[in-house]
Amino acid sequence: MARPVYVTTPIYYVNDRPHIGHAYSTVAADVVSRYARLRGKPTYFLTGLDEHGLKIERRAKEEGLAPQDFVDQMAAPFRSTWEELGCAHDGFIRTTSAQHRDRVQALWKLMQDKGDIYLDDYEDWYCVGCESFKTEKELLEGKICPVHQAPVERIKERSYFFRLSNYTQPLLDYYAAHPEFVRPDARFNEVKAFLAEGLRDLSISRTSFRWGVAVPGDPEHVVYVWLDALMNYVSALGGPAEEGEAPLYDEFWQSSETITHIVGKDILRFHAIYWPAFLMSAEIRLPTQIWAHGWLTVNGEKMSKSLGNFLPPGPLVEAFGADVLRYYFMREVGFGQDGDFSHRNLVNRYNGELANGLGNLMNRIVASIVKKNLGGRVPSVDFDALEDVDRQLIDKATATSSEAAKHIEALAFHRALDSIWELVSAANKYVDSTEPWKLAKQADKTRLEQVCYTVLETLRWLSVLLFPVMPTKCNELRGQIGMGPLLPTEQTDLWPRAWGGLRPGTQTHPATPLFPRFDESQERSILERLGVDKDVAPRSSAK
Ligand code: ME8
Repeated sequence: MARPVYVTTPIYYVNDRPHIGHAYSTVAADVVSRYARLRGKPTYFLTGLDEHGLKIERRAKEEGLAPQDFVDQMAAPFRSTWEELGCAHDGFIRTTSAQHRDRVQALWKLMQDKGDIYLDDYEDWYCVGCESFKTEKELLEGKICPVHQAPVERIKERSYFFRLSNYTQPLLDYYAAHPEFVRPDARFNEVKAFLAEGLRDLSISRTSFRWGVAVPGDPEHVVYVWLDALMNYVSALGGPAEEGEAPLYDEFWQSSETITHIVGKDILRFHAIYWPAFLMSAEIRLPTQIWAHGWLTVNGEKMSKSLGNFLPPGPLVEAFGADVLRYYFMREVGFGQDGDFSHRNLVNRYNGELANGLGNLMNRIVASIVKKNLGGRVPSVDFDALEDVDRQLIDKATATSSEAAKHIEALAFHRALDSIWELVSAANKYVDSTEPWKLAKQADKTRLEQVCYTVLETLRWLSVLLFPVMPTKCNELRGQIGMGPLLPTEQTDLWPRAWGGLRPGTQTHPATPLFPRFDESQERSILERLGVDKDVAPRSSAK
């Protein structure tokens, strides 16, 4: 039995519209969940919005709107962006929903019953951008937050505290017992180093503003926005709840094989320290993995409000298509490392890898040789009569399938794509060396059929291997080789293993090229439309 898989993105603040940084995390989570579904695992993919807190309250005020009206308005562009990008989430949690509020209060009570919450006076520096208190040590000169480059505020109020200090040792023990709890390893070491200094108790309520979940039994206080936000992963499933009360919670939290939180490195500490400590306090099962990916710059520059270079995904999807952008995100930067989004590299990868590599393989065989010489039908072949060169390509496909699986399971998407592209190159080389156009002229039908079948079947394998990253293009590819769209089904593993799935006699349907190559003038006009200088080059110093 394939056991359930739960994958989440951070829930994004609605103070701004979605940009490519948000898209990067969401696409990665979508790839993980699409892969799990292909393997027949019951899968739940959650994304959503973080709608409470001082930052949102202030932003609503700037817009002259009531906070609820403001967040309702901002939710729409997030939903539509994920749809445009082909991100097939199962749940979309908003922290202003009644279910979420109710479950946050339930968690609070569990932590309170444990004796982990107390009331005290508090005074410290607060960064509204981070929605987090900062120690003097963490600040730059002039009391500036290093993350937001903005002054912090002095906050003095009565507040509820969580006994985080009690959890230093339990967390260290948990880390030791679960060496893959935080990925990548270098980030795990940072978390451990931070923890080794010991933890202070955490202020978990505020009284100076209203936009949040009321503290149970003391509505003067609202729950600290990070406690509220982290809770989304459980509340979206209807938890915490007793067994049988919330089926999604039972299946995807309590019984999941894996619970993976994909986050940016900026919010790792909240996920790797606060979140497991809250869960330990409430005696709720912990996630299996927190995966902290790196930071994207844009054409070598940090994305920032002042530079006005927050890049929305919409125009890129319009120019290149969702799957191309998804491919670029997953291929360009090693997941876990910082990287640069460069329009120039995107165009280069499109032309070099998608148009010349995969697109060319399709066109040469499906739209040309098979159409002209085999009546557009998948030929039949005697597998026992294949030649060494055919077997080598089949072996390569088999090795690629297991390597790609291993890499996707480790969220090393770029490695998976590197390995899949070796198969694409091997298949193109195979076509170069077997020269099917000559076989057609020589009327060597048996050999021509063997070669065409081998390439068509390789294309079928590629349509599955690439499906998590490029679902729409893969189904188009399948349509062209006469296959139906991939329909993942629970408990059925669709990952390619057995050679020969393509049925002889199947009618192919060559259509428009999957990835038409951009010539120079098209390239120029696309970049112009996107407002990018054609010669823009990443500036390594700004990374
Ligand atoms: O932190 N490169 O929300 P947020 C890569 N609400 N990823 C980026 C990025 C960039 N330049 N910019 C943003 C919050 N991200 C909280 C989260 S979760 C319980 C609460 C991505 O809107 C990355 O995943 O500031 C980062 O962690 C997230 O957006 C921050 O989104």
